[in-house]
Parts: sequence; structure tokens; C-alpha cells
Amino acid sequence: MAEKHKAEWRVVVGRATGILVLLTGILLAAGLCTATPQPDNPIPSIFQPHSTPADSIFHLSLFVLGITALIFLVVAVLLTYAVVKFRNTAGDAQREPAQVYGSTQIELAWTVIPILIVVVLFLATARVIHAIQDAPKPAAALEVTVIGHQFWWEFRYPALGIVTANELHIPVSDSAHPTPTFLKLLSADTDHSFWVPQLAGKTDLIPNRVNEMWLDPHQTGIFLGQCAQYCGTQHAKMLLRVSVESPEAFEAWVSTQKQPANPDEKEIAGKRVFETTACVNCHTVAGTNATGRFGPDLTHLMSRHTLASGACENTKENLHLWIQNPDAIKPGALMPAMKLSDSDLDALMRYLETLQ
Ligand code: HEC
Ligand SMILES: [Cu+2]
Repeated sequence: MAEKHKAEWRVVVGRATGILVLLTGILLAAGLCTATPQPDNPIPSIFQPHSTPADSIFHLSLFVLGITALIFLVVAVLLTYAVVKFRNTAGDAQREPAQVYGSTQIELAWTVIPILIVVVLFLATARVIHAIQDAPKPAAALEVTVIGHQFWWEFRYPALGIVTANELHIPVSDSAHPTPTFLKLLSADTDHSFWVPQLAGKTDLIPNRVNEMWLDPHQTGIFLGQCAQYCGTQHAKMLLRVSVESPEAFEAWVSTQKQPANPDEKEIAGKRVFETTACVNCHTVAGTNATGRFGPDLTHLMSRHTLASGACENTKENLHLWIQNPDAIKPGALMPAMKLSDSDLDALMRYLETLQ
């Protein structure tokens, strides 16, 4: 009998150790994920909101997490108590445990309490959804049309006459002079989802439908995001970069973006390569015959920090490689390898570098 008891205890201790190791692992992983990230590559976290919609979602998350943590605690304590207190002992091998049927009090308690909890969670969530979705649009709001493409973002500022891609520039919004940005979300092909965790929740971009969302960042800086809806092969490299700028910096950006492309005609050979190959069918360069809209507007290509929706940095080498063979950087991207001769490619590169 004593031997059997010992063996049982060994099993219990073994399992408890297993669970402890697992929990430690999870905590360690969580710790690594939230450890101070590199400043130039901040990990976007919903727990560091910098805009009103993200802030409301953050507080709602804390509330929901608090309630669910409480439920977890109560259940775990009762469960542990029951497991320890009523475990099988040598004496009661032949006995049945007490049988309890149809206690109205217990049944009522475990029906009514969960209903109340769900109603509270529902009301709290509905309040936040209403506050975000029905927020009034102030006259000073900036309007941007966002169009999701496989696998990049088109940004159009209709009031300013600006078209750009992948890197959204918006002004910071302080409470004294709120200048929120209202986004109209469209899609050119399939479902995408606009998600910059520190600025707002996710909203889908659906073909033949206009969705809306807004951001009012309280702090300048770069905020990263990601297409959050599987939209095809390169969904994972459909990144978002939101640059939140002071009013002056934003004005300066707007005035450079409004300029036509490359007014000096030095790189005429490269320009000719661009204008006489298929580039023009897919890309726009304002002030030239290139008016394609299948790919990003290249009028101010060099003002962007990244290429191909954040797939790589916008450096000379990467741009060269991209035009030779986009698949080397972003397998499955919808731009074909252009197979230009070396001399044409060199001339083209020199031309592209003038697109400041
Ligand atoms: C069939 C259409 C097509 C043709 C032809 C084409 N491109 Fe593209 N291009 C695209 C698409 C689509 C993207 C976006 C790819 C992505 O990010 O997934 C792109 C992206 C780019 C980018 C990166 C832009 C950015 O801001 O990230 C550059 C630069 C570029 N193309 C240059 C060229 C040049 C130069 C040519 C001609 C030699 C050319 N493309 C021909 C469709 C095309
Ligand atoms: Cu997408």
C-alpha cells in the first residue's frame, strides 16, 4: 500500500514540475517579446497606445483582461482545492462520492452570474465601438484615401493632390488643435486590413465597399503596422509605416510631394528607358507619360525609406536588385523581372535616383 502511495505522489510531483516548467517558458517568452526593442525597429504593441482609438481599445482590453483574470483565479483556486481535497484515498476505493442533483440555487448562480458578466462586457465594448465609429469629423481633419493592393498600399490625399505609397505621412494631433486623420479604405483586388496597433484597431479594405477609420496621434514618430488580413503570397511583406510629424514638418513634406517629378532633364537616357518599357503601364511619374496605377506612384520614390511596402530599405543596391528581380526581395510580388540590359539598367537607376 505504501509503495502504491509513493508512486502516485511521484506522478503528481512530475506533473506539477511539468506545468511549472511550461509556465516559466511562457513567461520567459512574453518577457523577451516585451523587452526594450531597438529604437529604429519598435515592436508595435497594443499596450502602448498613442492615439485616441488605440487608447480606448487599450483601456477596454485592460477591463476585459481584468474580469477574465478574476474568473480564471476563482476557477483555478476552486479547482485546485477540489483536486487536492477530494483526491482518491486508500479508504474510499469502494465508496461512491455524494451525489447532488438539481440544486436550484447552484443552477441559478451559474446561469445568472455568467449572463451578467457577458452583459457587462458587451455594454463596455459597445460603448467603445460607438465612441470610435461615430466620432464627429472636425473641419480641420485631414482626409486620406487608402487603397489596398496585392501587396502594397496606395495613399491619396484628394484635397492636397498628393499620391504616395506604403509610407503614410500625417500631422500630430494635440488636444488644443485636434487635427485627426480620417481614412477612407478601399481595395483594388481582395480583402486587406489596415492595422497600426499603436494608433487604432484593425479595419478591413473590401472591394466595392468604402470603410472608414480615423487616427489622432498624440506624439510624433514612426509607427509600424501590417496588413492584417491574409491577401495572398506576400501578405506578410505588406507592411505599413506611419510617419507622424509636427505641423511644420508635415507642411514641408506636403510641399515637396506637390512638386512635379525631376524638373531637370539631365538623366534623359534613363528617362527614355523608363518611358519606353512596360514600367509606364504600371507606374505613374507625374509630368511624364507614365500614368499606370497597377504599381506604386514613383514621382517621389526617393523620399521613401523603404521599398516594396517595407520589404527592404530603399538603398541603391536594393533598388537595383528590385528592378532586376523583385522576387529576390519579395517572392510573389506582382511586378515582373524587367530583364533590362546592364547599360539600360544603369541609366534607369540614375534616372530613378532623381525622383526625389
Ligand atoms: C506589370 C506591372 C509592373 C511593371 C511592368 C513594372 N512594375 Fe514596378 N511595381 C509593380 C508593382 C505591383 C509593385 C509593388 C510591388 C509590391 O510592393 O508588392 C512595383 C514596385 C516597384 C517599385 C518599388 C516602389 C516602392 O515605392 O516601393 C519600383 C521602384 C518599381 N516598381 C520600378 C519599376 C520600374 C523601373 C519598372 C520598369 C523597368 C517597373 N517597375 C515595371 C508593377 C510593375
Ligand atoms: Cu493585404
